[in-house]
Amino acid sequence: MKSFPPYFTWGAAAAAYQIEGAWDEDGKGPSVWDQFVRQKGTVWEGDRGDTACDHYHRYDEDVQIMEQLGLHAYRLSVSWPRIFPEGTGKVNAEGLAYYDRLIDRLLQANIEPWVTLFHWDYPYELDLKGGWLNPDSPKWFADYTTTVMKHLSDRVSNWITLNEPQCFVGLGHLSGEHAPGMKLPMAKVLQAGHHALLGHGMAVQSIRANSILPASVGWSPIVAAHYPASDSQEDRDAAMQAMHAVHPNDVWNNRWWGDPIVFGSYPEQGLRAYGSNAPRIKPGDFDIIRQPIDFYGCNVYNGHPTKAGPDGKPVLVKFPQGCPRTHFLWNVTPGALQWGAKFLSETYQLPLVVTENGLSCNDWVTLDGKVHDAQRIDFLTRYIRALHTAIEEGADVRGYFHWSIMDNFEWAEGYKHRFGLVHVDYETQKRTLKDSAYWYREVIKSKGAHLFESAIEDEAREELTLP
Ligand code: GCO
Repeated sequence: MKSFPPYFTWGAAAAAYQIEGAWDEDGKGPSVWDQFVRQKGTVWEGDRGDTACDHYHRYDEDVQIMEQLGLHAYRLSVSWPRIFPEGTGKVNAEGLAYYDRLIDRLLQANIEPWVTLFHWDYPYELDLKGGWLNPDSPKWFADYTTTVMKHLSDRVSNWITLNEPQCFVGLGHLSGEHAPGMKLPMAKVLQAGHHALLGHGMAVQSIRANSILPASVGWSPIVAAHYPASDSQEDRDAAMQAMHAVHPNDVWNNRWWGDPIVFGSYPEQGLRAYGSNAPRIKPGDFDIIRQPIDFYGCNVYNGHPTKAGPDGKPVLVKFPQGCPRTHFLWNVTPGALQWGAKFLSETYQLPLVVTENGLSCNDWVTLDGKVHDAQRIDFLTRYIRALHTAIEEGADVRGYFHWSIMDNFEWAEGYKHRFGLVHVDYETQKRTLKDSAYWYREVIKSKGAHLFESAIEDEAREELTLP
């Protein structure tokens, strides 16, 4: 019987702005997202995270659900402007008190809190000073981190610095689809990215210097995943090669972000690709950025099938017409998790934690009062089995966090997408466990063995003979 290692952490994730609501309560300052959602045409149907899942007030009920599911761990994020309404300076004690309550409640339920320091809700006051473009921004982030550490590190030992630099730098500063909605030239985008990397390094230094409990630290970039279109060695090599690449006009890559953190330099190929747009680097920057980390987190949703072209170079393979896609129209590609894990593990030689994986489905509560999300169960079965293969092939994967514990505000897509194990009715705030929540509970209880049993229960049905 296959299963996962005994130390494997099974969890679920969410982020402050996507679930908390209480956007201006108890002294919280505005974030760039509070500002962004108020501009016309930025978010689908003009949706906002003002109330979201009202988790700020309903965390007790939500933790009870997590407890019943048997989660080992819950990945949450701290809202920076809840702690520092102006980003720096005056601390908001009520903001800290909220995280005290949440963390105490999690510990009481025997659920390990994994805390992300930055999941995109940047303080608006600091945005007015240039945000990540300001050379002081790494220090601002480190100071905020220090305050969080002094307050929460007697109870929290797992820390994630930044979530998906590719998204908040790329979507936030290049395409303008996310807050703060900037469309800047590449040189500025990469400069903002460099400051974010410095922010990561300084935050890790602060965690090491201030943590009361022994700390385990990582970060959570998105994986730009490729997997081989066939079993041939050429296609395998091509898929791996594609994951090393940096492209000149976008920031969707792995190594530009990962190399500075692990190796203390930008990759040569990236410097060639970005050319004169590469950021200005001060002496000593890489000594700050490259700090020992305990795990490499990764968020994996989908990837590209890739084959070797005639010259051996990677070529993307077109998806077949009508192939399986999620409600987001993201392709169902379990190979992304297997090969993404393999790539990160071989390149960076660090323990891995899958800090996000999941899908949005067109879920609703059916007449029987339940949510039958068979596609989520099937998707997760395929992906987590693929992760298991990566482990069998040598990747040191320590945990898996499902995105998300509950349906929530999906950034520019508003409430169009439902990513949760738990369905949320935003009118009444009623929570309903989806079939996948019951299923995930079995997966956790069986240490993953349940994944290798028949995925979808075959209810007695008459077999029809097709012509
Ligand atoms: C991201 C974020 C999450 C998203 C999730 C689904 O990847 O964009 O980390 O906040 O909600 O990934 O898109």
